[in-house]
Amino acid sequence: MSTTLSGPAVPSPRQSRDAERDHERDYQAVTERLERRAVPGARAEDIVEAVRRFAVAVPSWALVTGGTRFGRFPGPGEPRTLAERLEDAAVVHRLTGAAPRVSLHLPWDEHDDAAVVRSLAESLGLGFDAINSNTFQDQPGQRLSYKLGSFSHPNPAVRRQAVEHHLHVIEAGRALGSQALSVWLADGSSYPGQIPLRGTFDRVRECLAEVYDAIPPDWRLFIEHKPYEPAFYAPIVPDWGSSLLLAQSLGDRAQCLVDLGHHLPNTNIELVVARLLGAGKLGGFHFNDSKYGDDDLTAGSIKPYGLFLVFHELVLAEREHLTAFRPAYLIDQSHNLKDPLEDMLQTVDQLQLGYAKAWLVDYAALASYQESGDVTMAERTLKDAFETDARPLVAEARRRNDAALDPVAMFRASGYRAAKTRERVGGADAARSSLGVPDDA
Ligand code: RM4
Ligand code: MN
Ligand code: MN
Repeated sequence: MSTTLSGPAVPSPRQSRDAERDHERDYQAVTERLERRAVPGARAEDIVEAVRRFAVAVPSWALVTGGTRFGRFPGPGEPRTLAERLEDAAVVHRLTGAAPRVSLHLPWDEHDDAAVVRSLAESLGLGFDAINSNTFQDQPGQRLSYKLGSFSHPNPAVRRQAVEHHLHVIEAGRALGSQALSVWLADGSSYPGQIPLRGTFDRVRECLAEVYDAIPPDWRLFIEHKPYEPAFYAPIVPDWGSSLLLAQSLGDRAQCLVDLGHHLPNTNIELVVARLLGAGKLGGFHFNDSKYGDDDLTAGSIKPYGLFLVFHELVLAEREHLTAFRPAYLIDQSHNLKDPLEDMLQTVDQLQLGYAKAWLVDYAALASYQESGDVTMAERTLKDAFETDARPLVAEARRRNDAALDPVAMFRASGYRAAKTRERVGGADAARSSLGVPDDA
């Protein structure tokens, strides 16, 4: 892979005077409001400093246009190589100050020289978060097919191949400085009778145990569930219960990963989060949003209150210093219509907002309303935080982190995409097909 990054440097977040002045007035207004509110630990300064510490990892696979099973409409100037994906990820971090790590997916991000990749990332101010395996597609030249499953396949040779792939992913992650392996399996069945429902779970558990034994001592293994697709009848890990059973049987360093889009409609996701937190098994989180299924839309675009309620559980865990709470926050989205970088910047902004609002909750008041059974006031306490305009607080956190007051506006003003369009010839088509990203991932 190439290490040279030509073209303009990553945009520098210098704001216009007008933007600075408007921001100062807005920040002053919210500061005054929070002073009057006088909630201990929820003054403007407290929230700003909390948001400054928030970080989320960027998925390498979502820096190019995604698609649906019906088509894909890539835009110009998209990254063609891992080096270019890292370069784009650095833009997200530069403008938000909250995305210092990248999550790679193998074999999509396969590379020859980990030292080169690692030093390129370092030079861009980036590190590596959880690394992802992929046994949901067949790769060119692959010996045995995953069409009928990987860890659950009836043929032990297929299971062995899938385990070997995971060992390879662990090695690759170790060389890059990752500290977690994320496993999402497409295994399952689309028709009753296709597979034994009980026995296949045992096979998956056995393969995962082998993978778990191979992770370095300071690593964690995340198991990600998904209720359907591509298995439409009986996925092997469809829900948090199955995920928890696996994590518990593997050991302390095995935990569950919750993807916001991987639940049946109307599932109470904050309750799932609370249960896993209570069991010390919430390891990671994939942020996105959805209306109907695993839609992979921009976080906060459809159900911002739901996102806030999830953050409320996560922030409670932080406030209460819950043991084993070390969440790996990641984004997992498919940007089908918007420029992937703009979508990513919007996403990080939405996450910073949700996180800020969760810190605005009057924690002590909520606890006492819960104790006294004051339903109205308990609910109002959450609503009061959610309905506070936290945008100036988040902008101030970004300003103090040398990032942009308004990341999308700054990105547009920088001309970055236009410059990359001139430089990355043939990018749009090369990008995702070379990644092998499926349209509906
Ligand atoms: C899956 C799942 C995984 C992601 C793939 C690309 O639906 O969300 O996290 O690795 O898509
Ligand atoms: Mn996911
Ligand atoms: Mn998904």
